[in-house]
Amino acid sequence: MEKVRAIAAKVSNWGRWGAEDERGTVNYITPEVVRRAAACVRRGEVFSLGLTFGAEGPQIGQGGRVNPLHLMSAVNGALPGYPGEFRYADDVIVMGLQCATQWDSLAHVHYGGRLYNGFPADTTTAAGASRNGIDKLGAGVVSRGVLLDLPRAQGVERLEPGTAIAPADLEAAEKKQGVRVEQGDVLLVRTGHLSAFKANGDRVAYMRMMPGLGLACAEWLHARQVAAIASDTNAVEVIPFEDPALPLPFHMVAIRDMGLLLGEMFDLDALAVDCAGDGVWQFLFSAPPLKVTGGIGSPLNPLAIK
Ligand code: UVW
Repeated sequence: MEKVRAIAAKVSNWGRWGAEDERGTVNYITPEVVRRAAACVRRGEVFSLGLTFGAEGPQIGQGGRVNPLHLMSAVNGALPGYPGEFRYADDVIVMGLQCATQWDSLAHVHYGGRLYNGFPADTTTAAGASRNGIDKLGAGVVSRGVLLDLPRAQGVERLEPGTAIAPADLEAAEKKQGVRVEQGDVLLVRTGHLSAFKANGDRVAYMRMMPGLGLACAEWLHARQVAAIASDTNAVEVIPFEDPALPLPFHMVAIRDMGLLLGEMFDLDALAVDCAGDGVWQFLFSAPPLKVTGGIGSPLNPLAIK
């Protein structure tokens, strides 16, 4: 825990955007950053980075998370009071907000009884998060996206589950791809872990062990002033954890101390193929969360526009 606290002290953003701030590093996305992001659109091609939300999802029931249960509440029903041929369909979905492609809100994890920016952890109750909930990011997450494709940069098919990504790996990919992560960017890190799941359908292998960021990346992300980081795994950070006695250390420091938005289970494969083809690893990125009142996370269909 001493190591976590030492890094946390170096990267803390508490108070940086005021005592009442609930947006964290999304504050790095200034109007100038958005204008620069919009200028990345050259061809008008749009890539969806979201998984589908359905029974085919990756969940295995761990922590109560289940794949979406989609129910039809009306199937080609008659319109009430209208005898003609007009018909309609409606539906209901029961799902964990964290079950597939999603943002973690700044209320997702904490330690020491405090959330990001010092709000008491008991501001989250059975009614949801009254502080740092995902609804506080309603203006969306629109910025420049930068993709770092680590397997491609390293000349391998995928990073093996359990591989801890170091700052040097991120910098090596930047160099290879000819791009630099800057203030306000949304950094997308491809590991190839989701590609393996899409090919083999092994949910347990996808959910239980994965490559991901090591704790040392927190300082690098802080120095680069990124607005958000997302990956193709379920946790962004490496599992098994670097220290088995400290689960989710990157989550703790990133979310609770930095106020950094984490995106999970992003499908980066098609975008990576395109970027490798034209050598352009930057794009306009948009992934507005649903404004779920007091929500701890939000399902997403993130878009990259080149
Ligand atoms: C937890 O498992 C608590 O978090 P995540 O789904 O964000 O990895």
